[in-house]
Parts: sequence; structure tokens; C-alpha cells
Amino acid sequence: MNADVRVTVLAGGVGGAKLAHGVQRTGADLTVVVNTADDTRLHGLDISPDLDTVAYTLAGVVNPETGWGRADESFTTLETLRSLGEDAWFLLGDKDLAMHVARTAHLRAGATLTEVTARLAGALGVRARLLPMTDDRVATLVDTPAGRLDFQEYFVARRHADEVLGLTYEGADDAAPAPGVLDAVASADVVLLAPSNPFLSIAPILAVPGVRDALATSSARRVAVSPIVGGQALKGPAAAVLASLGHEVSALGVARLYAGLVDVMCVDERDADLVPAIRDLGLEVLVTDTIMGAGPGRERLAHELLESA
Ligand code: FO1
Repeated sequence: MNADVRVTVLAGGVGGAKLAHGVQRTGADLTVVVNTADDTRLHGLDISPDLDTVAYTLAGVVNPETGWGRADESFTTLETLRSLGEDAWFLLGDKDLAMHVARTAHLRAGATLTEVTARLAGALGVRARLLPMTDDRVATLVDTPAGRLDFQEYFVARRHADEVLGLTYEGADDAAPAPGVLDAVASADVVLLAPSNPFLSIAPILAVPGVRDALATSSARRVAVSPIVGGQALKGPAAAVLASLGHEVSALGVARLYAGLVDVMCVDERDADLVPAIRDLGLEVLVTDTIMGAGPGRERLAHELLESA
């Protein structure tokens, strides 16, 4: 019904995937620009967790309990790796491993991440454009009291329990936006900043040279959805990271980060009291139920965001 409305979603993992799924269900012409600074290499394989989370979600094959990985998964290969003495701490299912094997093979043969992503997402049946933020290597490094950690070491191996003292998006300054990314931000009708972690998911995308400017000067209506509801993160360490980096843990704290980059801040009904302060930042505010459950809830939120735009 909205096939002529071009919507670009800036997304990290699970929250970004759910919102993109909602937009897909509205029938809009969807492009998703995905964080790749969580990417890692394990067992010799190139793993792009956020790209895969979005692809699996849009294809309808994601594990509904975790929001990442595949549904109806088995772990025979991982268990066998462990029996061979390998340190297999990152849960890679057998079906999921096939994705990493194929990605790694194509990258080693000289394909770009953009090309491999289009090919694999297409094979899964995804019709939306799925774009990595860059084809270059960018890595989020997390400074903690235990030292500097690779992202997945911080996030999965140590269960994001360490205090975050600082973040570095290594390689970002020298990275180029992937083909299509700047155009998707500059010339969409609507750009949505998903309720993903502002520092761990959205900031790495904005750190790729050109992306922040493209968003700031885009002709699109730009709407950000707060990942903080009632002072708590919807998922993961967003609240802890905001607090430890000195930001207010609220939708207002998130709005301060995005002021100047978006037109509209979408906050949950529980945060309606923050509306005047967010308006004072020069932002319009959409107040609604931002909790996305399964498909219908995602589509409802996407409809409201597109209507407000
Ligand atoms: N998250 C976890 O908490 N534990 C895991 O073992 C894990 C494995 C995993 C494998 C493939 C994949 O695509 C994602 C995976 N995730 C896992 C999620 C992922 O590491 C994070 O949610 C994102 O990087 C943060 O956006």
C-alpha cells in the first residue's frame, strides 16, 4: 500500500530488525543500513551478527526467543568444535554457520560485504535492500576497568557486565560508506533511527564519514525511536552505557544525542512527562506504545511512525 514511500532504517541488532520488519509489513520501499562494527571473526569465519539478525528477521527465520540466530536450530558443529578442544563461546548454530561459511568464502574470493549481503539476503527471500554501513573494517572497542575489549568479548563472553569507560570505533575515520548508503539516507522520504543502542549500534553508523552529514542535511523526515522506556533499556546494556558515559538514562537523554539530526523523537507513553523538555530541544515528539512484540505490534508502530512523518 505504501510501495512508493521510500523508508531507510538505521539499525543495530534486535530492535532495529523488529522495526525494519514492521516497515516491511507496511509495504513501504525499505532500505536498512546496518551496523557492522560488531562484526567478528571466529573459527576462521567472518560473522556479521547485526546484518544476519536483520536478514533472518525480515526473512521470517529468526529465533523468536533470542531475536538473533535462526529458529529450529541445532548446535552439532559447535559441540563438535568443543570436543576438539576449541573455545566455542559464541553460540553459532548449524544453520547460522552455513551463512558464515558462505559469507567468508565470497569475501575471500574478492566480493564486497555489500555484494555478499545482497546475495545471501536474497537467497533467504529478503526483498528489502540490506546495506552494511561500510565495506571496510570498523570495530567497536570497549574500554572497561578490565582493559580494552573487542565488542563481542564485552557483549557476549563477559555478558556486558563491565563498566563502559569509553568507546572507540576503530577504522571508522578511514572507512567509506558502502555503495548506496549515503543516497539511502539523503534521498529517502523517511529515515528512521531504530530503538537500537545509541552508542553501540547507531553511533558506529554515524561515525562512517559522510553518514552524519547526509542525515543532518537529508530532505527526508527523520524520526528516532527511543530505546529507553521509563528509564530502562528495552534490551541489552543501553541504560548502563548511557549512564557510565555521563548521559541521562531517559528518552530525554537519547533526544539530546539526536537533536540536530532528526525532526521527530518518538517516545513511549510512559515517558509522556518528558515531552516539554524534548520539545525545548527543537524536536517534535510522537508519544505512543513503542514496545514491539511480534509482527502486528511492529507494523502498528511502523505505521504510526510513517504517518507522523
Ligand atoms: N548474543 C549473545 O548474547 N550470545 C551469543 O552467543 C550470541 C551468538 C550470536 C551468533 C550469531 C549472531 O548473528 C548473533 C549472536 N548473538 C549472540 C547476538 C549478537 O552478538 C548481539 O546481539 C549483537 O552483536 C548486538 O547487536
